[in-house]
Amino acid sequence: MLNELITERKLPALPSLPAERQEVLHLLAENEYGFTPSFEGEVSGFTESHEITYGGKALSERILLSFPTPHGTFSFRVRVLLPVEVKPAPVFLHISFHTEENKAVNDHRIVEHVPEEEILDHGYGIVSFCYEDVTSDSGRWDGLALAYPSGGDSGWGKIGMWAFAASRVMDYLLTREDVDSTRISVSGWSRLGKTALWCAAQDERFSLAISTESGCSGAALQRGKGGETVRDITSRFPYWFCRKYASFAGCEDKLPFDQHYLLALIAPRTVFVGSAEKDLWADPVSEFLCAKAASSAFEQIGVPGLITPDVLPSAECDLYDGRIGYLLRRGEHWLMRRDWLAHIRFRDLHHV
Ligand code: GTR
Repeated sequence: MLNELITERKLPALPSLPAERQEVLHLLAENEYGFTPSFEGEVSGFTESHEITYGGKALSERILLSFPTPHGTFSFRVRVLLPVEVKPAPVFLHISFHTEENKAVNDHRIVEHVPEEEILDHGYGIVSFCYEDVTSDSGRWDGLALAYPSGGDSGWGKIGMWAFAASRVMDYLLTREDVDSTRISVSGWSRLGKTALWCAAQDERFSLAISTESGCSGAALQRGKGGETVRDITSRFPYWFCRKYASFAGCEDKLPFDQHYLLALIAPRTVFVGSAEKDLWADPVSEFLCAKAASSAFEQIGVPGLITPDVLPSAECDLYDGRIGYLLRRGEHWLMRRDWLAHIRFRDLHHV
């Protein structure tokens, strides 16, 4: 049944991976997210504050990360929260809507919940940065956008910039002995779920990508998608993408790929796709079918992709066995405790 539903979407066939990895990255960069500049410099972290918190259970630090760019040094803040009892600790690198002071950057602050103590108690650290500390979520060309020359139809958009920043945090984390370099995930919710996927697709050092309700231009297939379309997203948020992406509005079938290519680039590592039953704008069915369609890339490499019964999931469906994990939970567009517990369970099971 699932194969028939996928066939109906008329998806372009997956290229063979990892042999064609560079070509697939090129396709996605050229047509959707824009090209990411290469980076060879060194990232340094200056500890601005350092304290033991959560009643002695956690180390909390505020770090100012700095790195060279063609237009001088660029810096942004990162929060590091590590369980003191686990060394080195696996961490969630979470791209966040929250600022360090927990100020509202926009309405998303209220609905993006991170149950810190519970995550710590499961033996994981949380490293986070506020995406707008890198560059604003607007058409303004500021912050990191000013540090690199860009332009042209395939110049990078803001999603590419936030993803690049997460890779610089990864550079920094690899210098820390208290972080388990083999178990660093990158996660985000909604627009930042799209960002987490693009980040892990490019940066093979992440053991896991977690996207919660990333929908259009994230974990959802474009062909046959309900809810948000390329036209919707590129009219409201053109600056998230390269300019060329808008030319596919209303003709998604002309895209030389679909979003299963993005998930496939994460093989043979792991990826977790979270959907919410009532989040029809993101379209849970298209997210689920995308995970299923990407599975053959994992299987070609000899590892299982999504392991699922041959039916569409109904709410409160948790699929953890393959290298692609999937959750369809009840409720709406929100990042909640239920999501994090699923991520922890998936990580524990796969030891990623
Ligand atoms: C919506 C956007 C979605 C999703 C969401 C979010 O307005 O259309 O693609 O990214 O924002 O980030 O909350």
